[in-house]
Amino acid sequence: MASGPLRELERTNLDLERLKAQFRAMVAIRAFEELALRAAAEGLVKGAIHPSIGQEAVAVGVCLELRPADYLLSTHRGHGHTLAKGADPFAMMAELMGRAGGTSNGKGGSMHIADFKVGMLGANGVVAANIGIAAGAAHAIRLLGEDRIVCCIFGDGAINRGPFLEGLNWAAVYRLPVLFVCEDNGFAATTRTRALTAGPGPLARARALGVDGQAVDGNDVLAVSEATRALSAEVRTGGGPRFLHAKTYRLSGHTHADPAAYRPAAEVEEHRRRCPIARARELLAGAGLDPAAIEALERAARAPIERAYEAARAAPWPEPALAWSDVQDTGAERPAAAPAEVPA
Ligand SMILES: Cc1ncc(C[n+]2csc(CCOP(=O)(O)OP(=O)(O)O)c2C)c(N)n1
Repeated sequence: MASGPLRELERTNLDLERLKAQFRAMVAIRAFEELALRAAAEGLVKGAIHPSIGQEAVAVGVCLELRPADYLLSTHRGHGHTLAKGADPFAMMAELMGRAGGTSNGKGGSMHIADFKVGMLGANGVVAANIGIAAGAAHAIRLLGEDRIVCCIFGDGAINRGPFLEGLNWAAVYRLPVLFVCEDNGFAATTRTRALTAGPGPLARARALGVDGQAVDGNDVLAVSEATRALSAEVRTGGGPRFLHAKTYRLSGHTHADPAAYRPAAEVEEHRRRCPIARARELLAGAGLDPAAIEALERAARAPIERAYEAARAAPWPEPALAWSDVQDTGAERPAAAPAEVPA
């Protein structure tokens, strides 16, 4: 191994490659959500879109550190997490538009994207419900003796629901392989979460249940990935569950239909300046990349997303005959129930 300045250079190069990959992934997520919002405005989207614009460093910093075999559980605001775990942007965009070729053949929509091929077990429209599923998936991993971990991402509003207590408690008692990630954008839908949350915050609550972890600036993609690497290594080597609290800010409305008038424009502007993509762009420039090279990275990240959007728009509707496939209750005939006994 090299030593001295050469070793330092190797380390810097390695970090630069990582940062470029993170930057591309964040730009791709931003492009996906901007196009998803356009599609919603065009009337092409079935159901609601919950954009995560401004929160991309959490998705990328966490999910790029996971392995393909690891499981991911996400929220109603899950496009970024799912893309960063490796899901196909066309299948996701087609899902939003209810088209054939969507991740669930158009039946699920934005809040129910799942892609088992990349370990993505599901977004979830029920706040905090993914925490219980994560504990269950991790228990299955334990029982089957598999070499993978579960990553469960939820919002700061979710820590005020019962499944947070139940899921973390279960995972701690059984020392299950789960990385819990609280993606704290400061709001629970349109309400400031601090107005609804008792005590000193998510990490303290996790620690009270015996789940240790770290708090990071969730707009700093390098900090998020470093913390994830450290925590997931502990989870992977049998240390039990860990908790990451990532503080970020949602620049867009709660949904595509929310103009977010409940917060001052100056507050949004301030957060826009510390947007994770802008910060990563500055880091790349600081590392010596010239503007043209950075622009080329951005173009390369956006192009496949733009193609996915066009392809989804042009995709056919699902075959009506498939309406009852892949759903829990197929509507198939069942054996008749025994008639209730009627007393004479
Ligand atoms: C069990 C449940 N209660 C209420 C809602 C309505 N709802 C949708 S999003 C949301 C806010 C959740 O806040 P948070 O977990 O912080 O996620 P964010 O929307 O801020 O990303 C609420 C209350 C829901 N989907 N599920």
